[in-house]
Amino acid sequence: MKNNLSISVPKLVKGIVNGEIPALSKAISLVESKLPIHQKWAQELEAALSKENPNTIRVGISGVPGVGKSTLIEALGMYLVEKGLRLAVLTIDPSSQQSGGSILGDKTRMDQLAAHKSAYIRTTAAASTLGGVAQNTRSSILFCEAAGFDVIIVETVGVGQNELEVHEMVDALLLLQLPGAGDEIQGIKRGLLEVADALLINKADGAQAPLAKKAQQYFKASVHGFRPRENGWEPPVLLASAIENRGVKEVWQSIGNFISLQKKHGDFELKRTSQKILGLHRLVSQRLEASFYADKKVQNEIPDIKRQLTNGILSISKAAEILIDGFRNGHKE
Ligand SMILES: Nc1nc2c(ncn2[C@@H]2O[C@H](COP(=O)(O)OP(=O)(O)O)[C@@H](O)[C@H]2O)c(=O)[nH]1
Ligand SMILES: [Mg+2]
Repeated sequence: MKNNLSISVPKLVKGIVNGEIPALSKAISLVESKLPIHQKWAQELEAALSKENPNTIRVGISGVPGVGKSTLIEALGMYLVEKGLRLAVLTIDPSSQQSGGSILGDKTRMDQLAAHKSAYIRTTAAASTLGGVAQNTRSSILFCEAAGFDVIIVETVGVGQNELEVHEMVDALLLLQLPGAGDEIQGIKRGLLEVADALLINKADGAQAPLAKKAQQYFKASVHGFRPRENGWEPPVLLASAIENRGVKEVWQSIGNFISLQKKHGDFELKRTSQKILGLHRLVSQRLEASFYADKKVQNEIPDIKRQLTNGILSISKAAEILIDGFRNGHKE
């Protein structure tokens, strides 16, 4: 990011709270930047904007590449903005992992939405950043909410990102599936299927329509076989054609039903609170790990320790202990 010196955190906070998109974009760029000064500003922004809004809805949309996530977001997004809601979409561009520069790959599938005044689409390069993709997304969600967005959709890409992580930052997780029965052919981890709050068989159109119905039956049975949730929610399995804009309204209804039930049972707030605590633990682990591997003593010791490990002189646990002890001793007063 350029213009380092032109940034004033209080001004940026004011801009965000006023719903100014350039201010919001700048804030997200600060969060994603690796420059220490940017990190410091990002932290100040977070401190100023950390008050959460329980009236927003955070939705994660997951599923294998090509299942139609972006296409669905375009359709669902248009439905939401036409209802008068303000929508922010956070998506990660996997193709830019190396270059660090984000291309607009996903935006092209959301043309209509991108042009709408009530929508904000942010495509982030998947290049690893200081706090990791997940932590940055958490901060970006807060900034979007501070800027007055009612609904935040996080599109996962399954590249450079743990699919399950998204579950730790949204109120509702929607999992898209392709027509055809069997989760083994869907390339979806069972773990994700179990935490999804709603399933959607997309591409239920044309020649694939009967297959989609079959998949619906299959997943209905799967979901029914899971351990029942305490508040009684059984994830619905819906059919849709994102491209033909069918079944989209029903998706939103299901999410609404889920959120209402969560709120009624006090689970909504509980989930957000535990997500925060989890976020804290994740960040502490990431930062400790980063400083461990950045440590000169550790870096010097690693080749020899690896050699001894490979030769069978050291066990894994002994090798780890030596490195950690060395790191700790180097950080003693
Ligand atoms: N037939 C059909 N094709 C779809 C549908 N939704 C998306 N597609 C197509 O599937 C491809 C991948 O869609 P995209 O939204 O980029 O998937 P993503 O990778 O999950 O974001 C594109 O060529 C879309 O036009 C649908 O409902 N029906
Ligand atoms: Mg996509």
